[in-house]
Amino acid sequence: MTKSILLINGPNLNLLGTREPETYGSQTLQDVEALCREHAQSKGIELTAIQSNHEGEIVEAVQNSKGVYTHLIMNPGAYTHTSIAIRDAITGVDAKVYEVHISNIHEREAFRHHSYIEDVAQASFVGLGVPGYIAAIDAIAAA
Ligand code: CA2
Repeated sequence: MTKSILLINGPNLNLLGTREPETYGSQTLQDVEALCREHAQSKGIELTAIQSNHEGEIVEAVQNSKGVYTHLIMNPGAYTHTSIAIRDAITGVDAKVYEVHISNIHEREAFRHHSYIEDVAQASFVGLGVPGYIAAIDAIAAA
């Protein structure tokens, strides 16, 4: 089956490259999306990227991915630690989900240690920086 990826970045990730470079690096969201698109393309996979600061929009993006995308790469941002709604949306689609966090959530504040997404995802790439997105694409290409 032809693979296709929807990359979903959640709240505040539109600020990448503008603040907190020690935690999130210096690449902008546009840089990250372009890098991911090009890397996926080099593997023969089409990748579409979206970002939203709104939980409901992310839920709808996951729901609407049904039958359109074979794989989702998601960095749900802070919703990782709070959103049963995003988790439930994931369990409602057939697409395989790969979770990415730029920072190492397990080495940060206790409230970031739990992920509602982790156990409904195929794999999680945590604390690898932006290369975590590339690792997720490689995992999908190899699957
Ligand atoms: O490490 C990650 O990728 C996170 O998903 C990022 C979220 C955070 O709430 C999660 O615990 C871990 C926050 C994204 C905020 O992104 C910014 C980027 C630059 C400047 C300010 C915020």
